[in-house]
Amino acid sequence: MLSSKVSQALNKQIELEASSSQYYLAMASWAETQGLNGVSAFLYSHADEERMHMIKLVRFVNERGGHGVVPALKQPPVTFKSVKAVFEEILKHEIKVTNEINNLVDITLKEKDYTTHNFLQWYVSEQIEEEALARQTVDKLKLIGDDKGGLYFFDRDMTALAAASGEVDAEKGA
Ligand code: OFO
Repeated sequence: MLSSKVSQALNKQIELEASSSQYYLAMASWAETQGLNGVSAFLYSHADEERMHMIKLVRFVNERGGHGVVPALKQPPVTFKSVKAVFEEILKHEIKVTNEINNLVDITLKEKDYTTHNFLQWYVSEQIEEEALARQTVDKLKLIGDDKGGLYFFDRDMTALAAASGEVDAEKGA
């Protein structure tokens, strides 16, 4: 059974994962309107991934005798300055998510909730991957700078990355 402190903290995380999903979905839709089909495919699949992170938490809370609450969400931005700005935002956002996961892990230790602590390890490793990917992508975009040809190839690479990340998620059950 979850303590009310852990249950509240997990529900806060549910809201953060849900808003991450909406945020990346808004980015995907914007990228699609810019003709960046690879970037948008990657972002659509990233938005789906965040939704899975949310559902995984909802189901865990319910399984442990709590109630996973589906939250109301604020509207994310509609337009973005550039592809680089999008990935810089993603990196900033993922660092924030990592900090929140770490806080959650800390709460479970204080509450001596080792089951939830164990469950959260999946999110701890997931955040290492998410942050690394965002960081690498920002670095690539810095190299490309204003080169339109470079952006064309970057967009093409993102199509492959979106397909690969879909396959990995299916294997992980994420
Ligand atoms: Fe759920 O990992 Fe990104 O936000």
